[in-house]
Amino acid sequence: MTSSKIEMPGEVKADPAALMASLHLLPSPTLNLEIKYTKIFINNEWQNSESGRIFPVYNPATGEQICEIEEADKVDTDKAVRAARLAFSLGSVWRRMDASERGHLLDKLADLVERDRAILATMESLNSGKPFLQAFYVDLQGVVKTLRYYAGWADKIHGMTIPVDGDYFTFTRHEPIGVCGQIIPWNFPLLMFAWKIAPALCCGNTVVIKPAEQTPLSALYMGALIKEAGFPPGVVNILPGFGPIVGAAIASHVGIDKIAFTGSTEVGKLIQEAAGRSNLKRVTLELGGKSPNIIFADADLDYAVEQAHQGVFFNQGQCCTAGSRIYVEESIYEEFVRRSVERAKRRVVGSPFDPTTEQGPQIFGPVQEILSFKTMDEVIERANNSDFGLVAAVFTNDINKALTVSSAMQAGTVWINCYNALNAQSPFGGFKMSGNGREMGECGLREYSEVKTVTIKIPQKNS
Ligand code: NW8
Repeated sequence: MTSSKIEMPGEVKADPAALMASLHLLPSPTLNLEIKYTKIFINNEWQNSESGRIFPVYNPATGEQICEIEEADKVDTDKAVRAARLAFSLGSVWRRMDASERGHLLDKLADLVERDRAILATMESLNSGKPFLQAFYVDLQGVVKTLRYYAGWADKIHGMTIPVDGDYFTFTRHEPIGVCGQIIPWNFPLLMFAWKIAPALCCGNTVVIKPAEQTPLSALYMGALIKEAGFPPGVVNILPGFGPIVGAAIASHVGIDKIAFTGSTEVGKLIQEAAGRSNLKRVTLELGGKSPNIIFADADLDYAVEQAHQGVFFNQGQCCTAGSRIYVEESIYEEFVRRSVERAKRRVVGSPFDPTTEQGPQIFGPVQEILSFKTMDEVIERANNSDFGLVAAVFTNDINKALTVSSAMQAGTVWINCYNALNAQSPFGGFKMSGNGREMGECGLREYSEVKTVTIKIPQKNS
């Protein structure tokens, strides 16, 4: 069995010549990949759409059609919600399952993802256009780590006993919310699938999830692994389809208790509105950003140029975290721009299956805006002058500057001398219009549980 610890050797990552010399050590894409799962996944079964409609899925690198997928609509959503409600009903296999066993199932799912890591990375690259090696090393590693992290939490979610006033004994229970609707984007199809289902299942919820219409393949493959791992029918239901149809049906469904969405601020507003109008389902949103990256003159210049470059270009620039506003201290501004332009020109754009490719097909373009600043107060003010607040970064070797800026940033994550340093253990989410709530880490559990207070009268002997 492979391990999620597999990482590309550093020298190979950094040097194209070393990369070519080490090709035999690197994973290879799965040849003649067979797309087996093209249907709607409800109750651990592959189902045709009630409408009979199908839709095409394309390889964005070539424009070729990969396959056709059964297209879910409102009726299929109703079916999936019924299955998820039944799976969540009191006394069901899922509700009666030991928490440790829920954790074991998530661990089992991680084992299966590791087993099929090359297949999944190939599928992810084929369908989203991201380079295969990035899919293999970044996305697949993130998926396994996310599943294992939440596997460990499943039997460690406990409430409190509270010293209340009066003759009472009070304790709290952190219960699952119920049926969770989840809607995910096309930029990290598999990683976002894991970020969504892992905390939901860890807490004992059931799930109705819609992958992006452009990238449903890896999510559907996960359906097969979820069934193989032994999750009971109805615990995870996967509805390939379109936002205005399935997404809207999920957001307004009265049989859904919570919705989690990752995508645009524009659609986030529609989701929150639909949630409010229907049944006030709980809402968590991970939306866009326009994130600042602040470079002080004392930073290691070559390192900061490379990090700022990756910060905006990683994943074809298709990242909620993209650091698109780069503020550089005046004295190093010209040199920073010169080196950044030179670096961007060297970026290797090509076929996702070529191991030297840094960037695959483009959908929307990454724009690296490099601005100059004079003082710390000024740059803080300008960096925060945005409706968004997802992430921010600062590069400096002065601990005081680093801490002052990190405290001042209106952003859910601040990176000091690094970028896109995401992990399963830390909360991730937005200030302001970048979203509501947090995913990952212990904070992520709160978004998938309801706290129940239970108070018991303690009869007194003499009353
Ligand atoms: C969850 C995620 C990760 C992880 C590692 C490296 C580079 C970029 C990303 C990333 C658990 C463990 C590791 C990344 C992922 C998603 C977005 C932006 C960057 N994630 N990573 Cl939206």
